[in-house]
Amino acid sequence: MKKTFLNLGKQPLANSFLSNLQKKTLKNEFFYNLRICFNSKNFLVSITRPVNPKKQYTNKYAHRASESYTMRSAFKKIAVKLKKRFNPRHIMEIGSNDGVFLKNFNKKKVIAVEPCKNLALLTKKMFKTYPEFWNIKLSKKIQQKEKKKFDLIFSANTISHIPNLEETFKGIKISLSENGILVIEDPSLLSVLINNSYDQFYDEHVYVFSLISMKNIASQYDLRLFDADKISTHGGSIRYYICKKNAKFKETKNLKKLIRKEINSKLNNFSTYKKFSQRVFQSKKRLKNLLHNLKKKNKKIISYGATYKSTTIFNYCKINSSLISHVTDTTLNKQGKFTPGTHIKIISPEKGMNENVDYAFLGAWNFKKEIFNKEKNFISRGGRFITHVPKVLILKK
Ligand code: JHZ
Repeated sequence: MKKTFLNLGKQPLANSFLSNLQKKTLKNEFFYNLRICFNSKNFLVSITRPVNPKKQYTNKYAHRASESYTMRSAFKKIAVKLKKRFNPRHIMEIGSNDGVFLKNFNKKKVIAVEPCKNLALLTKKMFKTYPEFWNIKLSKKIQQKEKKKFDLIFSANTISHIPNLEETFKGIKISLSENGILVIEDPSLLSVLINNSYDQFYDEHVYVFSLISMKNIASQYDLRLFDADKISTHGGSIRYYICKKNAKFKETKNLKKLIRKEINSKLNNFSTYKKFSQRVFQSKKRLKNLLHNLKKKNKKIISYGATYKSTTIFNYCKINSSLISHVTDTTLNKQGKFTPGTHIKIISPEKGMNENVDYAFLGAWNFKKEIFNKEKNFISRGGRFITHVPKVLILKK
Protein backbone atom coordinates (compact mmCIF):
# COMPACT_ATOMS: atom_id res chain seq x y z
CA MET A 1 0.00 0.00 0.00
CA LYS A 2 2.94 2.35 0.71
CA LYS A 3 5.09 3.16 -2.29
CA THR A 4 8.32 5.19 -2.23
CA PHE A 5 8.55 8.02 -4.75
CA LEU A 6 11.47 10.14 -3.60
CA ASN A 7 14.94 9.32 -2.31
CA LEU A 8 16.75 12.30 -0.77
CA GLY A 9 19.75 10.22 0.23
CA LYS A 10 21.73 10.11 3.45
CA GLN A 11 20.76 12.98 5.71
CA PRO A 12 21.77 14.19 9.17
CA LEU A 13 19.13 15.37 11.65
CA ALA A 14 18.02 18.82 10.48
CA ASN A 15 18.50 20.24 13.98
CA SER A 16 21.95 18.72 14.62
CA PHE A 17 24.03 21.89 14.29
CA LEU A 18 27.63 21.05 15.23
CA SER A 19 29.52 23.03 17.88
CA ASN A 20 32.92 22.20 16.37
CA LEU A 21 34.48 20.18 13.56
CA GLN A 22 36.73 18.01 15.72
CA LYS A 23 37.29 14.39 14.60
CA LYS A 24 35.24 12.98 17.46
CA THR A 25 32.27 15.26 16.71
CA LEU A 26 32.30 14.34 13.03
CA LYS A 27 32.60 10.63 13.82
CA ASN A 28 29.49 10.80 15.99
CA GLU A 29 27.36 12.62 13.43
CA PHE A 30 24.17 10.61 12.88
CA PHE A 31 22.83 9.97 9.38
CA TYR A 32 19.70 8.19 8.17
CA ASN A 33 18.12 7.48 4.75
CA LEU A 34 15.51 10.07 3.81
CA ARG A 35 12.91 8.40 1.58
CA ILE A 36 9.35 9.56 1.05
CA CYS A 37 6.37 7.37 0.32
CA PHE A 38 2.67 7.60 -0.57
CA ASN A 39 -0.03 5.45 1.01
CA SER A 40 -2.67 4.75 -1.62
CA LYS A 41 -5.22 3.73 1.01
CA ASN A 42 -5.43 6.94 3.06
CA PHE A 43 -3.41 9.26 0.70
CA LEU A 44 -0.86 10.01 3.40
CA VAL A 45 2.65 11.12 2.39
CA SER A 46 5.34 10.25 4.93
CA ILE A 47 8.97 9.40 5.60
CA THR A 48 9.51 5.66 5.12
CA ARG A 49 11.37 5.17 8.43
CA PRO A 50 10.99 7.90 11.04
CA VAL A 51 13.86 8.69 13.41
CA ASN A 52 13.39 8.10 17.15
CA PRO A 53 11.91 11.38 18.53
CA LYS A 54 14.16 11.13 21.61
CA LYS A 55 17.11 11.83 19.30
CA GLN A 56 15.38 14.89 17.85
CA TYR A 57 13.58 16.82 20.58
CA THR A 58 16.33 17.28 23.11
CA ASN A 59 17.34 20.10 25.46
CA LYS A 60 19.43 21.52 22.59
CA TYR A 61 16.50 22.17 20.26
CA ALA A 62 17.48 25.15 18.11
CA HIS A 63 14.34 26.45 16.38
CA ARG A 64 12.64 29.46 17.98
CA ALA A 65 9.26 30.21 16.41
CA SER A 66 9.42 33.83 17.70
CA GLU A 67 12.51 34.55 15.64
CA SER A 68 10.61 36.07 12.70
CA TYR A 69 8.19 38.99 12.69
CA THR A 70 6.08 37.09 10.14
CA MET A 71 5.43 34.21 12.57
CA ARG A 72 4.93 36.45 15.63
CA SER A 73 2.22 38.37 13.83
CA ALA A 74 0.67 35.24 12.24
CA PHE A 75 0.23 33.61 15.67
CA LYS A 76 -1.18 36.80 17.14
CA LYS A 77 -3.72 36.99 14.31
CA ILE A 78 -4.88 33.40 14.62
CA ALA A 79 -5.19 33.73 18.41
CA VAL A 80 -7.55 36.70 17.91
CA LYS A 81 -9.50 34.80 15.24
CA LEU A 82 -9.94 31.68 17.40
CA LYS A 83 -11.04 33.73 20.42
CA LYS A 84 -13.65 35.48 18.29
CA ARG A 85 -14.98 32.39 16.52
CA PHE A 86 -14.95 29.84 19.37
CA ASN A 87 -14.46 31.79 22.63
CA PRO A 88 -12.55 28.92 24.30
CA ARG A 89 -12.30 28.72 28.10
CA HIS A 90 -9.56 26.13 28.42
CA ILE A 91 -6.74 26.01 25.91
CA MET A 92 -3.91 23.56 25.42
CA GLU A 93 -1.10 23.73 22.91
CA ILE A 94 0.84 20.66 21.80
CA GLY A 95 4.39 21.69 20.84
CA SER A 96 4.38 25.21 22.25
CA ASN A 97 8.00 25.98 21.27
CA ASP A 98 8.91 29.36 22.85
CA GLY A 99 5.29 30.29 23.62
CA VAL A 100 4.75 32.47 20.56
CA PHE A 101 1.07 31.41 20.23
CA LEU A 102 -0.01 30.99 23.87
CA LYS A 103 1.42 34.39 24.83
CA ASN A 104 -1.67 35.88 23.21
CA PHE A 105 -4.07 34.35 25.76
CA ASN A 106 -4.84 34.84 29.43
CA LYS A 107 -2.02 32.87 31.13
CA LYS A 108 -4.43 31.25 33.56
CA LYS A 109 -6.48 29.65 30.78
CA VAL A 110 -3.62 27.90 29.02
CA ILE A 111 -1.50 24.78 29.29
CA ALA A 112 1.54 23.99 27.18
CA VAL A 113 3.06 20.67 26.18
CA GLU A 114 6.66 20.87 24.96
CA PRO A 115 9.12 17.94 25.04
CA CYS A 116 12.24 20.05 24.36
CA LYS A 117 13.40 20.84 27.89
CA ASN A 118 15.23 24.05 26.94
CA LEU A 119 12.03 25.47 25.45
CA ALA A 120 9.78 24.20 28.25
CA LEU A 121 12.08 25.93 30.73
CA LEU A 122 11.43 29.22 28.90
CA THR A 123 7.63 28.91 28.80
CA LYS A 124 7.37 27.60 32.37
CA LYS A 125 8.02 31.20 33.44
CA MET A 126 4.91 32.33 31.57
CA PHE A 127 2.38 29.47 31.95
CA LYS A 128 2.02 25.89 33.07
CA THR A 129 4.12 23.66 30.84
CA TYR A 130 4.38 19.88 30.70
CA PRO A 131 7.94 19.16 29.47
CA GLU A 132 6.94 15.84 27.92
CA PHE A 133 6.15 14.08 24.66
CA TRP A 134 2.50 14.12 23.64
CA ASN A 135 0.83 10.69 23.90
CA ILE A 136 -2.14 8.91 25.51
CA LYS A 137 -0.32 8.55 28.84
CA LEU A 138 0.38 12.27 29.07
CA SER A 139 -3.17 13.13 28.05
CA LYS A 140 -4.51 10.97 30.91
CA LYS A 141 -2.01 12.52 33.32
CA ILE A 142 -3.12 16.04 32.35
CA GLN A 143 -6.76 15.01 32.84
CA GLN A 144 -5.98 13.73 36.29
CA LYS A 145 -4.00 16.80 37.35
CA GLU A 146 -6.02 19.58 35.72
CA LYS A 147 -9.45 17.99 36.09
CA LYS A 148 -10.75 19.58 32.90
CA LYS A 149 -11.21 19.00 29.19
CA PHE A 150 -10.09 21.57 26.65
CA ASP A 151 -12.33 23.58 24.29
CA LEU A 152 -9.36 24.42 22.11
CA ILE A 153 -6.36 22.22 21.42
CA PHE A 154 -3.93 24.01 19.12
CA SER A 155 -0.87 22.57 17.46
CA ALA A 156 1.24 24.33 14.83
CA ASN A 157 4.06 22.50 13.07
CA THR A 158 3.99 19.64 15.54
CA ILE A 159 1.42 16.97 14.64
CA SER A 160 3.37 16.32 11.42
CA HIS A 161 6.40 15.65 13.67
CA ILE A 162 4.92 12.82 15.79
CA PRO A 163 5.33 9.40 14.15
CA ASN A 164 2.60 7.59 16.10
CA LEU A 165 -0.72 8.92 14.79
CA GLU A 166 -2.71 6.62 17.06
CA GLU A 167 -1.06 8.02 20.20
CA THR A 168 -1.53 11.56 18.88
CA PHE A 169 -5.21 11.40 18.03
CA LYS A 170 -6.41 9.04 20.75
CA GLY A 171 -4.64 11.31 23.27
CA ILE A 172 -6.34 14.35 21.76
CA LYS A 173 -9.75 12.66 21.93
CA ILE A 174 -9.27 12.12 25.67
CA SER A 175 -8.39 15.78 26.28
CA LEU A 176 -10.94 17.44 23.98
CA SER A 177 -14.31 18.58 25.37
CA GLU A 178 -17.48 17.33 23.62
CA ASN A 179 -17.81 20.43 21.43
CA GLY A 180 -14.16 21.38 21.63
CA ILE A 181 -12.03 21.96 18.55
CA LEU A 182 -8.63 20.78 17.52
CA VAL A 183 -6.76 23.25 15.31
CA ILE A 184 -3.71 21.95 13.48
CA GLU A 185 -1.36 23.92 11.24
CA ASP A 186 1.17 22.14 9.07
CA PRO A 187 2.81 22.61 5.66
CA SER A 188 0.48 21.81 2.78
CA LEU A 189 1.34 18.95 0.46
CA LEU A 190 -0.28 20.75 -2.48
CA SER A 191 1.97 23.78 -1.86
CA VAL A 192 5.03 21.51 -1.69
CA LEU A 193 4.11 20.06 -5.09
CA ILE A 194 3.36 23.46 -6.63
CA ASN A 195 6.49 25.12 -5.18
CA ASN A 196 8.72 22.12 -5.74
CA SER A 197 9.75 22.74 -2.13
CA TYR A 198 11.16 19.29 -1.50
CA ASP A 199 13.12 20.82 1.41
CA GLN A 200 9.92 20.46 3.46
CA PHE A 201 10.98 16.83 3.75
CA TYR A 202 13.42 16.26 6.61
CA ASP A 203 13.55 14.00 9.65
CA GLU A 204 11.10 16.08 11.73
CA HIS A 205 8.46 16.25 9.02
CA VAL A 206 7.38 12.63 9.31
CA TYR A 207 4.18 13.56 7.48
CA VAL A 208 3.33 16.24 4.96
CA PHE A 209 -0.44 16.30 5.25
CA SER A 210 -3.10 17.14 2.72
CA LEU A 211 -6.79 17.72 3.38
CA ILE A 212 -7.65 14.37 1.86
CA SER A 213 -5.22 12.51 4.11
CA MET A 214 -6.17 14.49 7.23
CA LYS A 215 -9.85 13.80 6.60
CA ASN A 216 -9.13 10.06 6.49
CA ILE A 217 -6.93 10.10 9.59
CA ALA A 218 -9.45 12.10 11.62
CA SER A 219 -12.28 9.72 10.79
CA GLN A 220 -10.09 6.72 11.63
CA TYR A 221 -10.02 8.06 15.22
CA ASP A 222 -13.71 9.08 15.42
CA LEU A 223 -12.89 12.72 14.80
CA ARG A 224 -14.15 14.90 11.96
CA LEU A 225 -12.50 17.54 9.78
CA PHE A 226 -15.10 20.31 9.38
CA ASP A 227 -13.23 23.35 8.08
CA ALA A 228 -9.83 24.48 6.84
CA ASP A 229 -7.91 27.64 5.97
CA LYS A 230 -5.27 27.89 3.30
CA ILE A 231 -2.51 29.99 4.92
CA SER A 232 0.74 31.46 3.67
CA THR A 233 3.01 30.54 6.59
CA HIS A 234 6.02 28.31 5.92
CA GLY A 235 5.61 28.66 2.18
CA GLY A 236 2.00 27.44 2.15
CA SER A 237 0.30 25.62 5.02
CA ILE A 238 -3.17 24.41 5.93
CA ARG A 239 -5.02 25.11 9.13
CA TYR A 240 -7.29 22.13 9.88
CA TYR A 241 -10.37 22.48 12.11
CA ILE A 242 -11.31 19.12 13.63
CA CYS A 243 -13.97 18.13 16.18
CA LYS A 244 -15.38 14.97 17.71
CA LYS A 245 -17.52 12.88 15.35
CA ASN A 246 -20.82 13.96 16.92
CA ALA A 247 -19.93 17.55 17.79
CA LYS A 248 -22.13 20.44 16.65
CA PHE A 249 -19.94 21.74 13.80
CA LYS A 250 -21.06 21.35 10.18
CA GLU A 251 -18.70 20.77 7.27
CA THR A 252 -18.12 24.11 5.53
CA LYS A 253 -18.40 24.91 1.82
CA ASN A 254 -14.89 26.25 2.01
CA LEU A 255 -13.57 22.82 3.07
CA LYS A 256 -15.38 21.14 0.18
CA LYS A 257 -13.85 23.65 -2.24
CA LEU A 258 -10.33 23.12 -0.92
CA ILE A 259 -10.72 19.33 -1.07
CA ARG A 260 -11.95 19.55 -4.65
CA LYS A 261 -8.79 21.45 -5.54
CA GLU A 262 -6.62 18.65 -4.14
CA ILE A 263 -8.57 16.01 -6.04
CA ASN A 264 -8.32 18.05 -9.25
CA SER A 265 -4.57 18.26 -8.66
CA LYS A 266 -4.54 14.44 -8.36
CA LEU A 267 -3.14 14.29 -4.84
CA ASN A 268 -4.82 10.90 -4.56
CA ASN A 269 -2.76 9.47 -7.40
CA PHE A 270 0.74 7.96 -7.16
CA SER A 271 1.73 9.20 -10.63
CA THR A 272 1.57 12.81 -9.33
CA TYR A 273 4.35 12.00 -6.88
CA LYS A 274 6.52 10.25 -9.46
CA LYS A 275 6.36 13.38 -11.61
CA PHE A 276 7.23 15.50 -8.58
CA SER A 277 10.34 13.39 -7.91
CA GLN A 278 11.54 14.04 -11.47
CA ARG A 279 11.11 17.79 -10.92
CA VAL A 280 13.10 17.52 -7.69
CA PHE A 281 15.97 15.87 -9.53
CA GLN A 282 15.96 18.65 -12.17
CA SER A 283 15.92 21.28 -9.43
CA LYS A 284 19.00 19.74 -7.83
CA LYS A 285 20.87 19.73 -11.17
CA ARG A 286 19.96 23.36 -11.87
CA LEU A 287 20.94 24.60 -8.40
CA LYS A 288 24.30 22.87 -8.53
CA ASN A 289 24.98 24.22 -12.04
CA LEU A 290 24.06 27.75 -11.03
CA LEU A 291 26.25 27.74 -7.92
CA HIS A 292 29.20 26.15 -9.76
CA ASN A 293 28.95 28.69 -12.59
CA LEU A 294 28.87 31.62 -10.17
CA LYS A 295 31.81 30.19 -8.26
CA LYS A 296 33.80 29.88 -11.51
CA LYS A 297 33.26 33.63 -11.92
CA ASN A 298 34.76 34.11 -8.43
CA LYS A 299 31.48 35.23 -6.89
CA LYS A 300 31.04 35.03 -3.15
CA ILE A 301 27.88 33.10 -2.25
CA ILE A 302 26.37 32.73 1.20
CA SER A 303 23.13 31.24 2.46
CA TYR A 304 20.48 33.24 4.34
CA GLY A 305 18.79 31.44 7.26
CA ALA A 306 20.20 28.25 8.81
CA THR A 307 16.88 26.51 8.27
CA TYR A 308 16.11 22.86 8.82
CA LYS A 309 14.87 22.91 5.24
CA SER A 310 18.32 23.80 3.93
CA THR A 311 19.77 20.73 5.67
CA THR A 312 17.84 18.67 3.11
CA ILE A 313 18.95 20.83 0.18
CA PHE A 314 22.64 21.02 1.11
CA ASN A 315 22.95 17.30 1.81
CA TYR A 316 20.89 16.16 -1.18
CA CYS A 317 22.66 18.52 -3.60
CA LYS A 318 26.07 18.05 -1.92
CA ILE A 319 26.53 21.76 -1.32
CA ASN A 320 29.27 22.53 1.21
CA SER A 321 31.69 25.32 2.12
CA SER A 322 33.44 25.05 -1.26
CA LEU A 323 30.31 26.71 -2.73
CA ILE A 324 28.72 28.53 0.21
CA SER A 325 31.14 30.65 2.28
CA HIS A 326 28.91 30.84 5.35
CA VAL A 327 25.30 30.85 6.48
CA THR A 328 23.71 33.77 8.34
CA ASP A 329 21.05 33.36 11.00
CA THR A 330 19.58 35.62 13.67
CA THR A 331 19.12 32.76 16.17
CA LEU A 332 21.80 33.16 18.86
CA ASN A 333 22.16 29.45 19.59
CA LYS A 334 22.79 28.64 15.92
CA GLN A 335 25.51 31.28 15.52
CA GLY A 336 29.08 29.96 15.82
CA LYS A 337 27.92 26.44 14.92
CA PHE A 338 28.15 24.44 11.69
CA THR A 339 25.39 23.14 9.40
CA PRO A 340 24.45 19.46 9.82
CA GLY A 341 26.27 17.12 7.43
CA THR A 342 27.77 19.87 5.25
CA HIS A 343 29.66 21.76 7.97
CA ILE A 344 29.24 25.34 6.78
CA LYS A 345 29.86 27.99 9.45
CA ILE A 346 26.82 29.91 10.76
CA ILE A 347 27.27 33.56 11.72
CA SER A 348 25.06 36.57 12.45
CA PRO A 349 23.58 38.53 9.50
CA GLU A 350 25.38 41.65 10.81
CA LYS A 351 28.73 39.93 10.22
CA GLY A 352 27.67 37.74 7.32
CA MET A 353 26.05 40.19 4.93
CA ASN A 354 29.27 42.14 4.43
CA GLU A 355 30.48 44.10 1.43
CA ASN A 356 31.99 41.10 -0.37
CA VAL A 357 28.86 39.01 -0.63
CA ASP A 358 27.56 38.77 -4.21
CA TYR A 359 24.78 36.19 -3.84
CA ALA A 360 22.70 34.88 -0.96
CA PHE A 361 20.82 31.61 -1.31
CA LEU A 362 17.45 31.93 0.43
CA GLY A 363 17.48 29.08 2.93
CA ALA A 364 14.55 30.84 4.60
CA TRP A 365 12.67 31.39 1.30
CA ASN A 366 9.40 31.27 3.26
CA PHE A 367 10.34 34.67 4.77
CA LYS A 368 11.35 36.24 1.44
CA LYS A 369 9.29 39.41 1.96
CA GLU A 370 10.58 40.02 5.49
CA ILE A 371 14.18 39.37 4.41
CA PHE A 372 13.96 41.61 1.33
CA ASN A 373 12.72 44.41 3.58
CA LYS A 374 15.63 43.92 5.96
CA GLU A 375 18.32 43.59 3.34
CA LYS A 376 17.63 46.67 1.23
CA ASN A 377 21.31 47.71 1.45
CA PHE A 378 22.52 44.38 0.11
CA ILE A 379 20.11 44.62 -2.83
CA SER A 380 20.84 48.26 -3.61
CA ARG A 381 24.58 47.65 -3.79
CA GLY A 382 23.98 44.90 -6.37
CA GLY A 383 23.69 41.82 -4.14
CA ARG A 384 21.22 39.21 -5.37
CA PHE A 385 19.19 36.46 -3.75
CA ILE A 386 19.00 32.96 -5.20
CA THR A 387 16.02 30.69 -4.68
CA HIS A 388 15.00 27.19 -5.69
CA VAL A 389 11.26 27.89 -5.12
CA PRO A 390 9.35 27.35 -7.34
CA LYS A 391 12.30 27.25 -9.76
CA VAL A 392 16.06 27.69 -9.40
CA LEU A 393 16.51 31.37 -10.13
CA ILE A 394 18.47 34.53 -9.36
CA LEU A 395 15.80 36.88 -8.07
CA LYS A 396 15.38 40.35 -9.50
CA LYS A 397 15.45 43.36 -7.16
P1 JHZ B 1 12.13 28.53 9.44
C1 JHZ B 1 11.68 24.78 11.61
O1 JHZ B 1 12.07 24.64 10.25
C2 JHZ B 1 11.65 23.44 12.29
P2 JHZ B 1 12.98 25.72 9.52
C3 JHZ B 1 10.34 22.82 12.51
N1 JHZ B 1 10.50 21.40 12.34
C4 JHZ B 1 9.29 23.28 11.57
O2 JHZ B 1 8.36 22.57 11.29
C5 JHZ B 1 9.35 24.66 11.07
O3 JHZ B 1 10.40 25.39 11.64
C6 JHZ B 1 8.10 25.40 11.36
C7 JHZ B 1 16.27 32.65 10.51
N2 JHZ B 1 15.95 33.99 10.04
O4 JHZ B 1 11.15 29.14 10.32
C8 JHZ B 1 15.53 32.21 11.74
C9 JHZ B 1 16.98 34.89 9.83
O5 JHZ B 1 18.16 34.56 10.06
O6 JHZ B 1 11.97 28.73 7.99
C10 JHZ B 1 15.44 30.73 11.57
O7 JHZ B 1 16.59 30.10 12.08
N3 JHZ B 1 16.66 36.14 9.40
C11 JHZ B 1 9.85 23.12 13.88
O8 JHZ B 1 14.26 25.88 10.22
C12 JHZ B 1 15.41 30.52 10.06
O9 JHZ B 1 15.90 31.71 9.49
C13 JHZ B 1 15.39 36.53 9.12
O10 JHZ B 1 15.17 37.67 8.71
O11 JHZ B 1 13.05 25.32 8.09
C14 JHZ B 1 14.00 30.32 9.55
O12 JHZ B 1 13.58 29.02 9.85
C15 JHZ B 1 14.34 35.58 9.30
C16 JHZ B 1 12.93 35.95 8.98
C17 JHZ B 1 14.66 34.32 9.76
O13 JHZ B 1 12.06 27.01 9.77
